[in-house]
Amino acid sequence: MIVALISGRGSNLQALLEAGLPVSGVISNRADAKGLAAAAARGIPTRIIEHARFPTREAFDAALAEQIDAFHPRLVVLAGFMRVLTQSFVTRYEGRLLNIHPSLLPAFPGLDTHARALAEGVKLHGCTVHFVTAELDHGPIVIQAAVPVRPHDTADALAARVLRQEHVIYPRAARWFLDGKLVIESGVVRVKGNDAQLVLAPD
Ligand code: NHR
Ligand code: GAR
Repeated sequence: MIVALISGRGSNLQALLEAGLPVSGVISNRADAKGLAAAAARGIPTRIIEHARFPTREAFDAALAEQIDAFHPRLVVLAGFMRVLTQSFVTRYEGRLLNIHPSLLPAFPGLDTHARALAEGVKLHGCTVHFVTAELDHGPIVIQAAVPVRPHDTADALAARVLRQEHVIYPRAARWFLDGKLVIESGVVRVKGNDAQLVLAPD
């Protein structure tokens, strides 16, 4: 039902699995991704497609799509997946490709979000699940969780506070998708039944 794309630790993948979501395959662009072990331990098939072995992004994305399609998923989730995807890949999975991004989008798209949030002095930070579109980190927003930035935070402390909320909102968003509850109207996502699309985390 779900194929997850990972690059590293895989804690968001683990959160999806612990929430009982039906992940039928896990694909990593790095052979050493820790998340592969967690999937294998649960008997979930894993694949490794190393981006470095492909001459172009198009060639990598084509190989990735071939592996994804072999699982016939309804939903594809980026779970700490660190390669920017081409227009044609994104178009192929339009409306069924989700990402979790560690900031309150549209603030801080791209990388190194926690250090950038500290450098800007924002007092509120968080994470966002969004549909993936060709424009990086700009697709329709499904759900966000906000956390406070504390006066003496380090990027690591802030990242850990945000990550706890990622593990709350990503399973929720994936469940909504599989339950057919997500509607995109003029680029804005609504949840049938009006479940809250915002989590305000006190810690
Ligand atoms: N692709 C598209 N087209 N649109 C999005 O919204 C995407 C995407 C691919 C990944 C995740 C994203 C994030 O949540 C994501 C969203 C990687 C980079 C990046 O610059 C930026 C954003 C995201 C993921 N990656 C470098 C690259 O050259 C490589 C960095 C590395 O390997 O460590 O691809 O933040
Ligand atoms: C998460 O914080 C995720 O939001 C972020 O990387 C971490 C992956 O952790 N994603 C990105 O920065 C995408 N560019 P995980 O591997 O433990 O899920």
